Amino acid sequence: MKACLFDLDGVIVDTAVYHFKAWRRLANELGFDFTEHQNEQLKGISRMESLERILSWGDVSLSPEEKETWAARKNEWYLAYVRQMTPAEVLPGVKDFLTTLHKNGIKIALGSASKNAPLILERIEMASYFDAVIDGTHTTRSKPDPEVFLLGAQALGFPPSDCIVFEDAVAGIEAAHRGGMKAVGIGSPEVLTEADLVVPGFTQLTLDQLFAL
Ligand code: B16
Ligand code: MG
Repeated sequence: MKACLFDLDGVIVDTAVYHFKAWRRLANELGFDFTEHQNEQLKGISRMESLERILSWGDVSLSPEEKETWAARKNEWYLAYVRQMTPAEVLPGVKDFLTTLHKNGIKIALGSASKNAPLILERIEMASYFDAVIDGTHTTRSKPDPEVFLLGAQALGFPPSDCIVFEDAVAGIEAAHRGGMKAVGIGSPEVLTEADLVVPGFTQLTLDQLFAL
């Protein structure tokens, strides 16, 4: 293991709750609702693909122009939450874990589907922790396609077999494996069944567990 690739939403910070609130407002304004359970399926999925799934749940058809308008609206509602974020929202153990990786000579990249990733890193004051940042503005294919992680490995200068991915989404675990990388799931083993190792958070993870993968 020479490099680690981190997802953002649900791994470094819990912006998933803000996505859920903003998507739910969109659904409600279009006359329907969806559950937190359905929201699981949106994790790691791009903005426009998320919109397509939500519209199908509500059985709503929109023109391409209307879809762009609603996606932009949702993003504004989401950004209203993001602009209020502070460094206190970084998930427990994350900063210490990344510092330990650095001290052991392991390179670190961000691999997020979010086009808002640079703004979030700025709000939580964590941009300097990453040797490379790959976000939704660099990719053309959404997880479970491995593109975002392959670009991350390339940016750090290591083959996929030297990289470990940290992910909270089923689609992200699949993306890591399709890219030839090991995947550590952050969350519950019942949800992240395909991960090579699942931990509830970074305070429960040691470097030795990673080297053993
Ligand atoms: P945006 P990640 C993903 O981030 C989120 O999990 C997903 O819910 C969201 O739709 C996607 O980013 C796009 O985000 O609308 O900000 O471009 O988990 O890959 O860090
Ligand atoms: Mg995520």
